[in-house]
Amino acid sequence: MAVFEGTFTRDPSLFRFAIVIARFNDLVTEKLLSGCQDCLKRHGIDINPQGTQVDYIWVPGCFEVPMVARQMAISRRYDGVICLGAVIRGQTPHFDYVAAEAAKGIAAAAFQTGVPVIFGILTADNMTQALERAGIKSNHGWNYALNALEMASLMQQFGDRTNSPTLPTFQDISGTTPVLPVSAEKATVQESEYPEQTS
Ligand code: INI
Repeated sequence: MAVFEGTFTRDPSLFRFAIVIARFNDLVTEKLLSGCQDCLKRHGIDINPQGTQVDYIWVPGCFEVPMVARQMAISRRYDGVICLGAVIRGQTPHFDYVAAEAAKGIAAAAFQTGVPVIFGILTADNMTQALERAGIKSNHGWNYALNALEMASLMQQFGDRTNSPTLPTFQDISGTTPVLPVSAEKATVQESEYPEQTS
């Protein structure tokens, strides 16, 4: 038998990530993004949007995050999708609807595709609490990136994301061809980058 766990020692140039960011509460989400980028960069990932390793997709709010995360996951272009958002409790039940749909949708995107989709949605009672978790005390964005690196490394041990018979393709699910960010279209994956698994 064996123990499987993600490591942080794989050649970082082989990873590709999509980061889906909600604009709503962007005072918080931009800080989450900075923390996330800092972690990826310090693990050797080229975070430049003009490069071939990280694509950034902005959406209006957390409610829209799962739909885009799922499309990015199905594209098989990425080793992981990181979802960033902030849902802050107000005077109405809106918070509960948005937070619940974001959580369910993000879980479904990962479950349906087999691609790690990281739940980087902060839920907070007020702006101060959210900012404390987005850089004032600690930055959860950093941890979300670390979670993505660990999960990408773990899932890589179970097969090649570009050629897995167990993953549905975008066409299987939607019947259409995905429209991808330009840099993802450029990011052709060489077979040699993903050598056959021997164990
Ligand atoms: N979107 C958020 O990302 N965070 C919130 O706190 C929030 N609240 O509370 O309203 C929020 N609402 C917008 C929502 O995500 C959608 O963008 C909107 O409803 C359009 O579908």
